[in-house]
Amino acid sequence: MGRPAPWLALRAPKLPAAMLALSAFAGVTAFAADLKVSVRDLAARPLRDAVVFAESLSFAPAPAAEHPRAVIDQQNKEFVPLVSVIRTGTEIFFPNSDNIRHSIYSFSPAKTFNTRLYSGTRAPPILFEKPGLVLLGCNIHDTMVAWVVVVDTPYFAKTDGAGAATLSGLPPGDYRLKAWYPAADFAPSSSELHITGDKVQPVTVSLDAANSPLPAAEARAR
Ligand SMILES: [Cu+2]
Repeated sequence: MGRPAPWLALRAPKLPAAMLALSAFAGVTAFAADLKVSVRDLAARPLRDAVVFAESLSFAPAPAAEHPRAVIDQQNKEFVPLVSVIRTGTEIFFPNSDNIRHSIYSFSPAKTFNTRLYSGTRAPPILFEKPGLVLLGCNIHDTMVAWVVVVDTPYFAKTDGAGAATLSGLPPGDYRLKAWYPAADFAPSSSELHITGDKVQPVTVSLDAANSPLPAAEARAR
């Protein structure tokens, strides 16, 4: 190949500025971080189905291009999954996989609704537009319960069986990191978090899960 063309050499000094400008414009994808969060109870046992989310204090995240979609099935007179976390503006589909009819309701201020008694998997989706906790029940089966946490941020996750969750694609900035385990009320733990680059330290959050109704619900599902 030999030496670079003279015009390339002349242009080279301008490249860093151009790249910086590009980074500033794209924000965010260039240096986004993945934050690993571990959620434990007060005895340091991992908590599955804890909800973790990060609210930016530095910028307003871009709105979702269209309504995100989520699914909560009804199987053997249980909602599946029992716990969901969704972004505001998400539509949830509620297929009924049982061969009996269900009628879903919520009295929660974040979303109050009541479906007709229905069977089958083609019920129209329901739109969740306000942040907060939505507690679901069935008008026919009192034991059916599910928790839907609606968050006003694209950075959210639910912990797995090891109590681990990852918040992906966090641009640099200040955040309020919140974590919550199913309870009658919605009072997430909150801590401040500063992200400067793409390498961030994992975070461990401890929550008091002693009074949660979730273990009882999970035992019932087995
Ligand atoms: Cu039911």
